[in-house]
Amino acid sequence: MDLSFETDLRSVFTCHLFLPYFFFLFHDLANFQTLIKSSKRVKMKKPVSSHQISTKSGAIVTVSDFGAHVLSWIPANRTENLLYLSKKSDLSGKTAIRGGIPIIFPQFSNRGPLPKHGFARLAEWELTEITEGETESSLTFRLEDSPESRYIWPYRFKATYRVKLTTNQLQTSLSISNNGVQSYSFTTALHSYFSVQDIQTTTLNGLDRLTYTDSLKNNEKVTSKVDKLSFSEETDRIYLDAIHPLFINQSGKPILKIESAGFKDAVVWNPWEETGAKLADLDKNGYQHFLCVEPATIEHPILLNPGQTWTGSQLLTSL
Ligand code: TA6
Repeated sequence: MDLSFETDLRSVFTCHLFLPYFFFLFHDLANFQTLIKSSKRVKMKKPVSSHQISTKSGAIVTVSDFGAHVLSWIPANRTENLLYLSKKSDLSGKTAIRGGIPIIFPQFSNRGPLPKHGFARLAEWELTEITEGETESSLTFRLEDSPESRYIWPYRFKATYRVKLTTNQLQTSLSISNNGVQSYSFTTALHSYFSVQDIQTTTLNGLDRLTYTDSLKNNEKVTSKVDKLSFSEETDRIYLDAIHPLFINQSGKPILKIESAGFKDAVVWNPWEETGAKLADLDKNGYQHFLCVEPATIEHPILLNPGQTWTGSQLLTSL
């Protein structure tokens, strides 16, 4: 490899200007090598697949190989997707998907040198198991370190993501194992976009009296006094030690229960009108129809020693 080009490549990654190329890197090594040699965009060899499973009771979930991204979840007691998925979202594997449940690993947001929200949501995961039963069905995906991932994040890992569907519940569990010889730390989140009829009549319970850092105010720390969060402007907060169940309510009626295990924090995000309009892949006025509530570990990154495994999961119940 031409060393000067390699140096350029590293600095471009660091500056985050490499994203159009980056999206292609995880599809296979041959592509990556072509990219290095030609310094041009390379085409993916095959289209990204998605997988749909159901239960006898009528629940359905759809997951893309790209990012092991849950695109749609229709529980048996509902007829519509409870996850918001922008109609303008690019599902071809060229760019991150807007909506559903993006997996954020190994870096939350811009809190480090990697592309925003890390690389797991931009990588093609491998489907390793499908189970379909009377009352429970599941899909399991795997992502491991590769020459491409080690190029920008020099650690060995095995990520396993299990999506388990039951009648009115969806459980998503992410495990990260350190199968190398070096310790490392990471931040992570399940960046879930929940569909709501109207953000202005949506409330969120369960975060009362918790301290949050406000990403819109230089990460200022604030202790919440309200027992129910309502939305009337851009909101981007990391609630610390958010370990209790959360409830999304529509016009005062609970519609969704969110429980998590293994994660320490919870991110609450809605871009509102102005910031939402700047997101090219968000539907016009799309901000009105979703609320992101994300189990996460950000404030105190997870330290993983060789041989250790960390697991974080969320359990969604349609009420
Ligand atoms: O999780 C909230 C957040 O970090 C926001 O700051 C906002 O930028 C959002 O994620 C979406 O990020 P994306 O890179 O998907 O546009």
